[in-house]
Amino acid sequence: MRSALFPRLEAPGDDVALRVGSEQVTSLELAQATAALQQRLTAAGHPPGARLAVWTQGSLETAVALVAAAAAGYQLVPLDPKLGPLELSHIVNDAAPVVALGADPQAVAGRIAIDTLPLTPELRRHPGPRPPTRQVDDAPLLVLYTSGTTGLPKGAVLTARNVAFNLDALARAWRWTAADTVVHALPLFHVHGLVLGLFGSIRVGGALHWFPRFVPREVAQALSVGTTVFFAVPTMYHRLSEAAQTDPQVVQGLAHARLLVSGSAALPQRDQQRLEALTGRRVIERYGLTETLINCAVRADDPPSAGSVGAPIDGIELRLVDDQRRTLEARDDATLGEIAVRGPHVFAGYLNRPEATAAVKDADGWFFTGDLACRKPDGQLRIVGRRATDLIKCGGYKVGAGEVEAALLEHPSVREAAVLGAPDADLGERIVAFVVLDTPTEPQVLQDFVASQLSPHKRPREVHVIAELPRNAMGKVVKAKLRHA
Ligand code: MLC
Ligand code: AMP
Repeated sequence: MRSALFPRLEAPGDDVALRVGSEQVTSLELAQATAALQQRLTAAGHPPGARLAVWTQGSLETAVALVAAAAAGYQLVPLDPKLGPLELSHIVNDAAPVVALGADPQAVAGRIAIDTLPLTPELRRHPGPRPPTRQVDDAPLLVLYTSGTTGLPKGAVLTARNVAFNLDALARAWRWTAADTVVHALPLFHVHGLVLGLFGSIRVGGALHWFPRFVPREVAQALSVGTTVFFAVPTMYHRLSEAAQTDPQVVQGLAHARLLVSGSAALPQRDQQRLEALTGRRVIERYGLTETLINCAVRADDPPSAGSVGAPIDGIELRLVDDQRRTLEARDDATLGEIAVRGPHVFAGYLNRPEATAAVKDADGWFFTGDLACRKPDGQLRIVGRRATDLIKCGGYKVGAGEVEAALLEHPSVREAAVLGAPDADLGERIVAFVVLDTPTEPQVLQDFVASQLSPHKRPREVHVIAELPRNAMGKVVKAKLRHA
């Protein structure tokens, strides 16, 4: 394994590393930003190793700051700038970052007590001595907040080695090189857009063309120039396949890309087939989690295999296990087991949550994903579902039903709430809430209320008012009955 996390920043030049809108940044500018950020933070009493929150605004400066702070040796807590007050105060208390990069001081004033550091273009136009950049070590690089079935989000701690190992394995699987430009329109506060899209491009040596907003036609145009690789969630492929029906430019862009990769949720066969009929191209899938990064990937030269997320990436161990965590050897594409993985990509643990870590990672280093799959005779996996029905994947975002229920219960007119995921052709699953009210309230008011308390993508897309929640003899809500209500 190469020793620097971002080798190109050790000998930077005028090669383009990032493009956002009409602006672009070279690797030399990234290296300069790395040195400048380190200098400014150290002068403020925060040497490398300190934990920084990053407000991931939709700007080029955000992408520069994420790379620069990582290369300078800081721990990063990337945050959705639209986090609601409940999540924001929880994360800031839990992670205790020393500074908020890129946060609008007015927006955080009164909500949390933290120093802010603005991100300006001057950061990358800062000639001067450049200390060596971060090496691939076992120190924390990222704390990524991820929802669970209950409670508030947990911070998954990923090390530089987790990230570097995973990216190198994916580069081999996809023959991903410096000649590729990755195009994506994903947020920079989750694994998919941040680790694969941004850090991946910088480590592998190519460029990233990032779109802070997803607009099918703009993304397709970017895909039609040069050698391009596209990373997206299934909802984006769904919307592209709709757009491709009437827009030849969308067809052309998708047909031109070297590789179309989908992940973060299951890609429906219907969308795969529609895209193939319109563009002649197949989308390949890869499967991962915040806590493990990517576990399986269809390789660039694998033959098509319906519904497959590929075989385990190089250098990791993967097992299917039964309810007692006993290994299932079957490779019959029928026996169902939970996916467990072990290897240099598995996270260090949840921040401040040893019991939560012990519940998913055993003493031998095996991580239990909660995802259910079958294995084909050639070792490729097909994901069939997940153990926890209270986890919803909406547009590729993981949302805990309990989090949305707790937010609904904060509304003065809500007496009881139950939330579940319903199948949705566009979002994969849409968040549906059932509420019992004390005072009549419009569903839209409750949707907006959740959007104001939590990140807006966690809002229920449907709210049903019912007289009482169905309960079993133990008093537990029976969500299965609501599904058919
Ligand atoms: C809507 N909005 C509201 C609102 N209703 N705001 C306040 N109150 C309300 N009631 C706003 C939203 O904030 C947003 O603003 C806009 O309206 C549209 O919101 P949306 O309807 O939620 O977005 P949508 O168009 O449905 O988004 C689809 C999407 C998005 C696919 C673009 O879901 C997305 O980006 N998904 C990516 C998720 C991802 O990266 N997952 C990776 C997890 S890592 P605005 O201003 O923002 O437009 C992982 C591991 C792995 O899973 O394997 O990869
Ligand atoms: P997150 O916690 O947001 O990182 O989400 C991880 C979860 O996304 C996994 O546990 C899976 O349930 C789901 N996931 C990721 N990639 C895929 C895929 N290709 N197919 C099906 N599910 C996926």
